[in-house]
Amino acid sequence: MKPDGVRRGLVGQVIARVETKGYSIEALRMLNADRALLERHYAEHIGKAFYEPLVEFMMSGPIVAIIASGNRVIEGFRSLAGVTDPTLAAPGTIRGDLARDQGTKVVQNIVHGSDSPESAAREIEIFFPK
Ligand code: DAT
Ligand code: MG
Repeated sequence: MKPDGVRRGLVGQVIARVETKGYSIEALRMLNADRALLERHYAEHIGKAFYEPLVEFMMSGPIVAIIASGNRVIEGFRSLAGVTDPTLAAPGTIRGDLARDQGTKVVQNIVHGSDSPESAAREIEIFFPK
């Protein structure tokens, strides 16, 4: 969960959607991400116009990192989250129901979700180092 979701008191609601869908919460951690962590997490976006606003936004308040499990949970959570742009995200999804365009340089959309088993493994290592 990104800082906008935490600020707006939506942590419980997002977790409830994940649990109600049938996935299990395996680990959960609230933290303040620093630039070094976000540089690793968002390495694929370095150089893009929204990269710096994205990092600033992600450092603007606490975030909640969650490991959820269940068959096809990666695609299932992306489906629960909805598409990146909250204006276009379908009603019924987290982004579609809980977020809107704020007119900012970076899209603020409540949640991040890993997009492949490889990125999930990489991101778990970043947020839950052994
Ligand atoms: P997603 O979070 O749906 O996987 P992404 O990985 O392409 O999307 O981008 C990471 C985040 O960066 C995204 O959640 C919101 C922001 N973002 C993406 N594309 C953007 C754009 N064109 N303008 C502003 N912010 C953007
Ligand atoms: Mg992404």
